Amino acid sequence: MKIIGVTGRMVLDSRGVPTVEATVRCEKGSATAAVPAGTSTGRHEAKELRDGDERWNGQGVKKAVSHVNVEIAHAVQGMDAADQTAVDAKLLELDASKKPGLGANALLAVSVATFLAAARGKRKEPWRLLDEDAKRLPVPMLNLINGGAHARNGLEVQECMVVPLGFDTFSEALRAATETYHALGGILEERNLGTAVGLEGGFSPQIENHHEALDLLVQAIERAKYRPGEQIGLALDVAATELYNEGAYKLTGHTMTAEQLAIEYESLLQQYPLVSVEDPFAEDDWDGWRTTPDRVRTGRIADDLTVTDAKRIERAAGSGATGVIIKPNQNGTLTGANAAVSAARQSGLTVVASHRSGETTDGWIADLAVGWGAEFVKAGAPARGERVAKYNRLLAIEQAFGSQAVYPGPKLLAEGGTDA
Ligand code: 2PG
Ligand code: MG
Repeated sequence: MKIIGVTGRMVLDSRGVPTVEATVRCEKGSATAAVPAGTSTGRHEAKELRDGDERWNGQGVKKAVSHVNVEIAHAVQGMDAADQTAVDAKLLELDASKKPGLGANALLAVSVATFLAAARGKRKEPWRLLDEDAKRLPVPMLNLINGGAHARNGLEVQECMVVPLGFDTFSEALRAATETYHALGGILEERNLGTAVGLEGGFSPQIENHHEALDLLVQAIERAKYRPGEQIGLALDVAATELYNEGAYKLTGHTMTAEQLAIEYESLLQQYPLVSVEDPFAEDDWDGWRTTPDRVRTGRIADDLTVTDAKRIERAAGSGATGVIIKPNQNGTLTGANAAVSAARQSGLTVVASHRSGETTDGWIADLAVGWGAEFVKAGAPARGERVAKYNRLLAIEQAFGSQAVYPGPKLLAEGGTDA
């Protein structure tokens, strides 16, 4: 599985923004991986390298690509692609040796391509390299209404999702959520609210607040002939860092303390079947997070707070989080993301494998979700190529599992949704 060459190139992500793709060629097989990017990124994420010049509005990745083609290619040549830990350690060593670093986008492209090349060389499905005996599919959290930094409407909450828990198989769950998506489109059309979509493929209707969004989701679930709460739950990604400024949150025209925001979540929980709230508080508002357990009695998922970092995840577990988002590009290497998953497991946290708002048509996050045994996966709406690539990959994995496939939705529902 000796690495004989590494090539990097620029490709476009789903937002029309440059990103890094790398091909790792081995004696026994080669593979290519492209890196996604966030729009509402956390301050503590591993830094991607952008050119910052006049091309591509400063978003070019010429330097990051050159780091793949020169420094990284040179350093990993001759290494064993099957030794992911050693390759990732080498990437981090190189990164540290250079100011301002090679870029997490350069590192992750090579890290994931190495993983996929090793799987090819071993003639195994990629998820098998993480867990040879995996049989569990994740429950999808589908972002049907986009707001915040992901849309140009008045909705401040970034993601309003449906979570099809009450089904026996992944494919039935995906069907129910997709039928709900179409029912929602019909409702929006009838009410002239607009059927334009946001960055993650969900609708971005002209609505004013998250109450309207949640009402629309409940109505869409019912129109699709499913039972809200019993079969399909709801979830929010508030991305509260985006609402936070100088110690206060701003939501629907009100300036609030963390406590007042928690009271808002408490009242939402009484009205809607919310199985989780992601980033209910800002990325450094540890105090705000600590107030959540009493008021926010549902899954409390950390994303910007934890940024796929094992240490921050351990701290979050002691600060009221019940689950974490895992995004490999927040970390920079697959080994680092694996360590974040282990930290979550050791702390008893639920794992939500996640895409980014700037995606490619790669499906590897689906393999990682299965290999990690993630309870949930976030991959956007069930529409648009870069989103369905992930769901379609999960359909193929489910088929390969055959009668042994496990869909954890009903069990998680019985245990209280995403509340670990
Ligand atoms: C999030 C993500 C993905 P972004 O906040 O969870 O849905 O958005 O990639 O823009 O950070
Ligand atoms: Mg998030």
